[in-house]
Amino acid sequence: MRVVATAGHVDHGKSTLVFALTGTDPDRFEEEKRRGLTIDLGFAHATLPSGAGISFVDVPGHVRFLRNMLAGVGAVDACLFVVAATEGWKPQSEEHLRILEMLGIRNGVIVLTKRDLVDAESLEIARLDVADHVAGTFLAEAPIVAVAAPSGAGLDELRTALDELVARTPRAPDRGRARLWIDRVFAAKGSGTVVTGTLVDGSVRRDDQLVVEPGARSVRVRGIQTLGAGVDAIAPGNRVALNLSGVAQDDLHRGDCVVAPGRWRASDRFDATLDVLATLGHEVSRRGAYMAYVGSREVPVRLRLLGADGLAPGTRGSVRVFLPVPLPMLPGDRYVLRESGRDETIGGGEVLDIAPVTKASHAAPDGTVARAIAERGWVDVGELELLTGVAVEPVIGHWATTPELLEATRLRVRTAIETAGEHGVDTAALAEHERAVVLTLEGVIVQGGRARLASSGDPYADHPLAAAIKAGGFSPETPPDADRTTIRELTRRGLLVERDGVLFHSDAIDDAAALASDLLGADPAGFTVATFREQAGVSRKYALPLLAELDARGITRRRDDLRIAGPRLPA
Ligand SMILES: Nc1nc2c(ncn2[C@@H]2O[C@H](COP(=O)(O)OP(=O)(O)O)[C@@H](O)[C@H]2O)c(=O)[nH]1
Ligand SMILES: [Mg+2]
Repeated sequence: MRVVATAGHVDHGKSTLVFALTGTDPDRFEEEKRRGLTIDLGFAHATLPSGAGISFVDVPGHVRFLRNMLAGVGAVDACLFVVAATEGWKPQSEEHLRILEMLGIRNGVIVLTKRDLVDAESLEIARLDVADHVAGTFLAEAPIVAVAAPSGAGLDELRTALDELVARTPRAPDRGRARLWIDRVFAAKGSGTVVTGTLVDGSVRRDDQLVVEPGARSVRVRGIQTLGAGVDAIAPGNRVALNLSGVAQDDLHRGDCVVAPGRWRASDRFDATLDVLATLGHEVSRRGAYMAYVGSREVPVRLRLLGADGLAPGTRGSVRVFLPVPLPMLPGDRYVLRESGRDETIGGGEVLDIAPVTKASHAAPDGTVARAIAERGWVDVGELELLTGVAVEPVIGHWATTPELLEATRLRVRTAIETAGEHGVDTAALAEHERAVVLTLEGVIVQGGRARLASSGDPYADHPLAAAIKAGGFSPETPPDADRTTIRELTRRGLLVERDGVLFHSDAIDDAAALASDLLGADPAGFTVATFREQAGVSRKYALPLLAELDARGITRRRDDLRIAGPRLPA
């Protein structure tokens, strides 16, 4: 399925044409029918001679309803560009063409309507006039088909041209990242809230949990319709109506966006290119009441020019755009910029970075993944995919970075470990990506939470303090000159165990566990502290911390005055 938007000046016959092709009047509202004027978007679909389906989004041509036009063309694949042979090229022909160009639309068919109202010579002049205006644009090679709605003349030729258009227009990509910019919201009798839009990038299935941005609102898909029929699942590139639960109709609006959860990052700013229309009568500066059109949304924005004070008509620059609400975007998305004070289209461009980290005074966005990585230094590959839409292989752990930074970090961490001496470096003090780097350093071992050179050996392996405490068995004495660092390192290695102020050797704890196991083997009902003291041959001062340690390890459990078997009692 391809989704095609109409475009062209008011009264040139767009809606009439959609009706002729589909049998559906795209002018849905009573006021539209009464005035013979499209105000809001209309939707219709048809099957082409080849059997291919095609959906139309019919847009208003009147300049007053340009915002509705912009809401309709944000997600379409191609256009049906309409010019009346009677009037030829008009201001909104020009403006719509520029907007479609800025939105990155690459395919279309041109239709000369009302050919029944002009003679052959005028028709030929209109044809040349249109060809002249689209020269150098994406429509330069597009077929031009002349039609007359009353007789239906030219419609078969147009259907053939549309079939060819469908064949040459690439299918919407499916990266499993559903996004649907809402263009209509209504309540369906008995089934709650329904939203419509063009689904791009990713399928949706009934019962899917989705998220509405802005606001990260969770919704569930109760039902799906496409082309007027219910379906269980729908692929990208289709016009879709979603019946949603979990949200009230009043809380949803055109310009909200339904997305797959966890697959999109909503951001309230982005860096982008700005192509300024050559026909603009003045420079673009940061001052102005700007409106941006992103997806189906109209949003007031603040603008910061990157690397320039002003952008002349017909030039390209970079801008940072600040939004009042976070929206789910990706590099490659298109936007259109208008100035609401003067009510004029300024230009538009391509989103390059949806969460810029570089200060505006230094930013030089280019939309590449390499730059996204370089500007962030170390970045989680999952995060990077949310930011760029591109999945890259991590260089280390789950991190992406530049080869230079990887090398520099390896060197820095290695130097720190080497200069730290035999105690090594506390890995808890390292950043997460540095810990990942440590694991790849040759000749470095991590033990007991410290990274040190393997060649330095473990200075605590046969430490005299451990030996002294081990010799004390169940009632060890800590030498008064034992220093805290040594105790901490020995405890960290599990050689010593500190419990209630008494330092035991780990062997003593193992022996105590074995003793408890014996006592419980003799009497599964449990044993008292007194029994344990007698059997171990120690005073309460040692018996209580030993039992507390056994309880903590799950070897024993306390029940009233007795110790009974815990889940980790040795057999
Ligand atoms: N004679 C003639 N009239 C047409 C043709 N196409 C459209 N019209 C008339 O032109 C007027 C404007 O058409 P409409 O489809 O509303 O234009 P839109 O504003 O571009 O959607 C209507 O009165 C149509 O009946 C055509 O091919 N021949
Ligand atoms: Mg119309």
